[in-house]
Amino acid sequence: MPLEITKSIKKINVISREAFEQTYYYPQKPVVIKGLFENQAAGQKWDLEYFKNTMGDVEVGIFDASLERIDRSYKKPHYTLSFRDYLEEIEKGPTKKRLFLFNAIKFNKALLNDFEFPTICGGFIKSLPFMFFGGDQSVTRIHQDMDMSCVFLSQFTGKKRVVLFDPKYSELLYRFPFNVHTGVNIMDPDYEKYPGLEYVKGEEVTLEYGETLFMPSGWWHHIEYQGSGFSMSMRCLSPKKRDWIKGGWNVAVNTNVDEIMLKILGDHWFNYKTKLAQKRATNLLKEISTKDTRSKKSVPA
Ligand SMILES: O=C(O)CCC(=O)C(=O)O
Repeated sequence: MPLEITKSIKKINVISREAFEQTYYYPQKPVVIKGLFENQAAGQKWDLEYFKNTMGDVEVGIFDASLERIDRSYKKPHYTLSFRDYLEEIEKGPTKKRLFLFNAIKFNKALLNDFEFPTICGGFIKSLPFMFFGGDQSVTRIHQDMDMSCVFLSQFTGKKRVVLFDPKYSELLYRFPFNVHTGVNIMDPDYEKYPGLEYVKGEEVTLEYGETLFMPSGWWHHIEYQGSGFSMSMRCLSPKKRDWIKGGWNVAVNTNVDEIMLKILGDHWFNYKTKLAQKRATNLLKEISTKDTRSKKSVPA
């Protein structure tokens, strides 16, 4: 049985800052905004060919699904290739090789002249526009962003199916402690191992050229590439100060503790985290069944 995933994320045209903030930013509700980039230079000229011609010699770090392990962090790429070789490979057809959190601007400052940060919201962290490239059928496995900022993910070439989950489901998604990942496979959920998944509800949308997905702070995302392509993310601060503290703590403390403990304890650390994630979900499931015997699928907010 697949997870319960609805197609409830709206697609809207650009609206005023006041309307965006009141309807989506402050309530932290995901939405797709059409046309934020189409008329800017980036929307007109950025494509795979453009990057081959302008940045083809840059060495880029590749995340290769065939080498991916759920007990290792996402921070380090598996190997490097020249950007040109990588782009030629993804152009040829399906491949599960991705460029994740690629800071293209570090290598080519002129890219900054091709776009402006959206004005429908404030608090953009202007030093951090990241790019994400992938081959047709690549998958970015479900995770939360550790800095807990809100993300505007704009699609240029190709399409992406994006599935989002409210952070209120983190325990029932079996989030590993000290980390923003989970061992669950949302494409093939194992309800015996992860019974909490029965209570989890996702929302999906397909992101196309010129569309920007607003992902609120802490929302889990799983991404499937439909056609080789790329997008760019721009981040802004969450409206909730507690997310700033959580994000700072994740970046400065949790992720480092996790890496060090994994180095020292190896599998023992991973097994400990897996057990703790199971325990947290089991406790929450008990709480749900005692609190609400009338409506089975209700999760505390
Ligand atoms: O588009 C992707 O492959 C990943 C995007 C992502 O994880 C993010 O914007 O935080």
